Amino acid sequence: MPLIEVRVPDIGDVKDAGVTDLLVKPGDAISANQPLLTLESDKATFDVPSPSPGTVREVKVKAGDRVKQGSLIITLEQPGTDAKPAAVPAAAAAPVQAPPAAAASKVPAAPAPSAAPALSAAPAPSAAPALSAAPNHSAAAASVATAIPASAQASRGAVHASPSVRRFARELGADLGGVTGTGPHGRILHQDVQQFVKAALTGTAPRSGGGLDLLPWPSIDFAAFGPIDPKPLSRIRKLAGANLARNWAMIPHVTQVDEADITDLEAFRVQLNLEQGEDRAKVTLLSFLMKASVVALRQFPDFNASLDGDTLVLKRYFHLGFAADTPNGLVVPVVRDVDKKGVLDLAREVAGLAARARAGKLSPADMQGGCFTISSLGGIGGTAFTPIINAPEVAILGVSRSAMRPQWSGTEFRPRRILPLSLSYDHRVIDGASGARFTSFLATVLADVRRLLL
Ligand code: CAO
Repeated sequence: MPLIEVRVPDIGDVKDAGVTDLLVKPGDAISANQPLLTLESDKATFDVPSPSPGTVREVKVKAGDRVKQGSLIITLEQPGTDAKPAAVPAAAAAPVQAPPAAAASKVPAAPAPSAAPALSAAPAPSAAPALSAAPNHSAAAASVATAIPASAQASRGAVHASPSVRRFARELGADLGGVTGTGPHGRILHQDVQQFVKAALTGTAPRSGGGLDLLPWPSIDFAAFGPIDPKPLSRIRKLAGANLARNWAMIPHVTQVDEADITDLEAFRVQLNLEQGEDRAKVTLLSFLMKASVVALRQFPDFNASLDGDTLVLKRYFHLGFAADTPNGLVVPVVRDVDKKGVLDLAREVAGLAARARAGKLSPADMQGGCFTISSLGGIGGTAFTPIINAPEVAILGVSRSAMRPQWSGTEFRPRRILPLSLSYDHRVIDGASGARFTSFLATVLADVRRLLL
C-alpha cells in the first residue's frame, strides 16, 4: 500500500494555527475531501480535508498542537502497491468560520489557496458587520472579560487546560488567566470556567473598577412561561458574535445617514444590463457603490485606514469587503484593487464571490485584506440601519432600499430615485464633520456617474 504524508495546505496569511479537533484516528478508512482536523487561528477556523481516499496509519498531531503550512498531519495508506511515503498537502483548507477581524488584515493579501473542494457543510461567515444585536454569550462575555483586573490576568502566567476547556472559555469570553483550576496540578476544568463565569455575572468576582461594569445577564426560566425550543447557536454564530460584541463595545462609533439621488445612475445601470450579453454578469448597484466608495476613500484617506495603537495606518490599496447573506450566516468576501477594475469586472467578481460564499467555498484569502466594507441590504428592504464596523477597519457603509420620492427642484416636485446611506465610522479616527462630508461627497459621486472617472 503506498503511504503518503498529508501536510497542512496553504492557509493564506495565517502563520500558525492550533489544532482544536482531531476528526480521524489510526485505522479509519477515509474518503477524499473528508475533514481530518479543525484548525483555529486568531482569524479563522478551518477544516483541513484529506487530499485522497485511504486508511489513516498514523496521526502526527494532537489537540492543542500549533501547526503551520507544511506541518505533517497524518500518514495515509492508499490502495495500490508499496511505495515510500510521499508528501502531499491536504486539500485546501475549508473555512468553518472567519471572524469579522479576518476581513481586514495588516498583511497584504495572500495568494488564494488552490481551488478548494468544498468540504465544510457550513459556509464561512467571516462577519456579520451590521447585526445590531449581539448573541447572549457575547454580551455575557463582555461582562466576564471585564470582571477580572487585567493585572491579575497577566500575573497568572501559563494556564493548564484542555483544548475543549479553552474553547469553552473562549466562547464565553472568559480569560483563563483569571480562572482557578481545581483539577490535578491546578488544571482548569469545565466547572471551573462555569464557576468563574457565574461569579463574574453575579458580581462576586474581583473587579478593577475600570470595566464596563454591566448588569449580569438575566437568567430566566423561559419554560415557566410556555413551551420553548432551545436551539444551540452554531459555532460560526458564536465566534462571529464574539467579534461583533467586541467591535460594538470597543469602537466608539457614530452612524451618519444620508441620501443619494441615483436616478441617472439607475437609468445607466438598467441600460447596461439591457446591452449585456449572455456571458456578462448582471450589473447591480453594488459594483457602482464600490467604485464610488473608492473615489470617496481617495478623497478622505482616513477612512481607508486602520488603527494600530496610536498610529493610523493609511492604506494605498483599495480592497473592499461586501457583506453577503448565506444560509449559514454572513460572510465578508473581499474584492481586491477595486480602483483598478471596471464596473463590469466588479459585477462579475462580486457575483462569483457571492456564489462561492453561498456554497461555502470561500478560502481564508478571499476574506482577508479588506480596507472598507459595504453592507447592502437594498435588495431586501429597509430605510436605514446601524452597521457594526468590521475591525480593524474604521468605517462601513450600509445601503438600504432605494425608492422613488418627490424631490423639490425649486419650482416643482420631481420623481427621483433616492438611495439611503448609513455610514458607521470610528469616532477615534473620524470626526463627525468628516463623516458627514464623506457621505455627502459619496452622494455627489453617485448622483453623477461621470465623477467615477475622476
Ligand atoms: N435598492 C433597491 N434595489 C436594490 C438595491 C437597492 N439599494 N440593491 C440591490 N437591489 C436589487 C437588485 O437590483 C436586484 O434586483 P433585480 O433582481 O430586479 O435585478 C435585487 O435587489 C437583488 O440584488 P442582489 O442582492 O442579488 O445583488 P446585489 O449585488 O445588490 O447584492 C449581495 C449582492 C451578495 C451583497 C447580496 O445578495 C446580499 O447577500 N445582500 C445581503 C447583505 C447583508 O445581509 N448585509 C447585512 C449584513 S449585516 O447584518
